[in-house]
Amino acid sequence: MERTLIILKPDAVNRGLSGEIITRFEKKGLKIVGLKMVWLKEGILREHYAHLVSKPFFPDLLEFMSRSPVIIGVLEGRNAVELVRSMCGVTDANKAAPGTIRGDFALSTSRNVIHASDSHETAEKEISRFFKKDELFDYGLNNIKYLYADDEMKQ
Ligand code: FUP
Repeated sequence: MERTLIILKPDAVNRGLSGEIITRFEKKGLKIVGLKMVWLKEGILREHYAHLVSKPFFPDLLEFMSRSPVIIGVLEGRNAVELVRSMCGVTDANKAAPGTIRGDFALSTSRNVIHASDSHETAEKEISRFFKKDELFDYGLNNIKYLYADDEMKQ
């Protein structure tokens, strides 16, 4: 099954939204295979947001993302990358559909509560950027047979 990376940003942590956001993923049936609190520093943020360094909002993004600890997780499930992105909603939380995490909990483009990997390749890179191998856990979910049909479990 596919894995994807999420970051609950400083606004989620400081606004007390972390539990509610994680609950959404758990209730959907996604498996948490890694979860930790980390204080991100400039070096790793420059790597993570390398595609945005030339943007005018980059200094603000750096300051915001390093303002407090964040919670980073790895979620596993069928089609997890696309599924989690759709549960998050679009970048500008003002335009994110109601029912999505950004649509329900935020109204800003920059303070938009969550990051989620945008492709399978990016997810693999991001997971290895933020997690050591022994911080990710391969365990059997008790309810897996109630979440997926047999053929879906192999995907
Ligand atoms: P997303 O994949 O939805 O997280 O969006 P991007 O990778 O395009 O942007 C990453 C982060 O840059 C956003 F979550 C917040 C910040 N950003 C801004 O602050 N202003 C913008 O206009 C666009 C992005």
